[in-house]
Amino acid sequence: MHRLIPTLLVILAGPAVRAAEPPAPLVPVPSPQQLRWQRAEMTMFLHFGVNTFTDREWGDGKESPDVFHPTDLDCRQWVRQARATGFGMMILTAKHHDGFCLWPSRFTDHSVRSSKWQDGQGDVVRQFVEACREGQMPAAFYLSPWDRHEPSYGDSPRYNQHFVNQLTELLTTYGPFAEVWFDGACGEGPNGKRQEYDWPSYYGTIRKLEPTALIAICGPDVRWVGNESGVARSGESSVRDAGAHQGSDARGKVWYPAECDVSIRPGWFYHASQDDKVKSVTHLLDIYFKSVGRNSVLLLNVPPDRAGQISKFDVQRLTEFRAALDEIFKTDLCAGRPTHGSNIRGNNPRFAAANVTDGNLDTYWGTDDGVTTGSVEIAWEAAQPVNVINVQEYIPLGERVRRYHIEAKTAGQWRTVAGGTIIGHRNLLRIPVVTAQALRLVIDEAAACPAICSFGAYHSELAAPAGSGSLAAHQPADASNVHGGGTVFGADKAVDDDPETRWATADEVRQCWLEVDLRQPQTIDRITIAELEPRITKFQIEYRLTLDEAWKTAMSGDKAGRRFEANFPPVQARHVRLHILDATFAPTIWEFGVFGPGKQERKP
Ligand SMILES: [Ca+2]
Ligand SMILES: [Ca+2]
Repeated sequence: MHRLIPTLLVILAGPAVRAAEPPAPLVPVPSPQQLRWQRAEMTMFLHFGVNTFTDREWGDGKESPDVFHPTDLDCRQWVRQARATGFGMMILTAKHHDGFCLWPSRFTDHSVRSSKWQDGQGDVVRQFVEACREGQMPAAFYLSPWDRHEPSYGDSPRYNQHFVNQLTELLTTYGPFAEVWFDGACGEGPNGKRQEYDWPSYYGTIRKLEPTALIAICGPDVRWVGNESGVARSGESSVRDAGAHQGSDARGKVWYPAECDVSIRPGWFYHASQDDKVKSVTHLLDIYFKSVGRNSVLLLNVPPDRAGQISKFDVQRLTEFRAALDEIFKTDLCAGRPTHGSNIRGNNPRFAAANVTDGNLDTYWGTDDGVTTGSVEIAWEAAQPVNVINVQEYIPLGERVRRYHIEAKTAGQWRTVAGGTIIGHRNLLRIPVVTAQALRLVIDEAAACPAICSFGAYHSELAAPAGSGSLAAHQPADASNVHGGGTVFGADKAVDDDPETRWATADEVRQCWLEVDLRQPQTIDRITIAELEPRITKFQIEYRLTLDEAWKTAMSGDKAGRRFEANFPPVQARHVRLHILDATFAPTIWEFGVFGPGKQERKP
């Protein structure tokens, strides 16, 4: 071995070879298991337990174990559905807040063992992990720290030991597990005291017994996105300040990616009364674009029914959801097309622009150290309709890009069609259909030389968001003032049909206007305004047909507020202006909608 060292030194010291080295990682970076989890993109959640049979969402811990009686439990059916839909992991609620254990725990009599179901011989966790193993599906469990049945709950040291016992039992009897999911709910125990959870001992138990298992939500490896609608923020980042769950000795920034949990039904547990309330494909696609498409993992809950199977209603919806995703992502228009990068790291083919179109997440286009702006371009012989853009960073080297935009070349002219801030594992951008001769990903700002592993484009009518039906949606907009002068709070954010982006003005502004070009004369008779908070105290809706015409007033109003809607006599307009004449503070608006007769606002 010693003899190799001088040779290696010579190779590493050569300048040509040095330039071909991969960029240094920008810490923090994901662990191998965080990377696997992120790339799997979708996890299935299965809420199953006594609540399934009592028709409740939260049990009180007083349920008789006999109420748990699935008539035809089939965990293989769960795994088949998960695989067919494209989920990369499954999480079962081994114990919910009611304390009933789906495995015959030695540490309580409140479990399947005390149930008449299968004469006390049943074991849902066993069947679940065996079905997962058979289907090559990573298995995970949810174990509720809050336990409304366990008498020691609230007696903190005793219950913590009980909880560690149960964790140990699950991990050693049924492992391997890919993840443990902790809910932070915490109620009073029978002694009237609130239990103090000993998180470090829970984490220590998992790290010792299953070192590669992720610890999610109330845990150091995966972060709750902050809502239960399955929606991340635009520019969601996996890099966070170290928090309570990383432990007291963790310093600075940590890799702590977001997970978006949502149920396919209104409730987390199965209720027959919700069979007709399974989320629509349109809604599921919207969730997909706002979770997976915003650098997060989608955790979709699909609760088994009283038979112990995923109901036919949910099966049908999952099948339709998969078919829609397959249709949208059937053809990557960029795949294998000629590419051009503004800079190639060390001029080495290993970092070539072609790496963004090779369908391999482990190859990337990279630039020289210190080159933190640049672009990669893809061209077609014949113009292509595009309405979905896919951009992915090579996250083993960290989140590097801070701001980017997408340009499309139409009729020989480049124009910006989309943009964002953090990319991370994946950004999916839905845009109005553009027929492009070429597309360009422009990195405007990066914390270190960028490493982009994928840049793709798709076209499918199914990708079009349900939208509000506003005639102003996605049309060119302009404003008299924009907060910070940048793109984050631009005028377009008030007409992008995205209720989570807003146009904002500088703090001192009280009078301003927002103008939108409907692109053709339209009959309009209704507007909607959604303010961040009520600030507008006087405004006018103005319109005109051509740019050289004077503005006419369609209606005047005083207060607008968070959800304002007003009708006025129909007028013909191409340009529509929300003219704010006074406000209590700088106006900022989520959405400004313009509608014509018969165009009803639709809720997705
Ligand atoms: Ca690649
Ligand atoms: Ca918006």
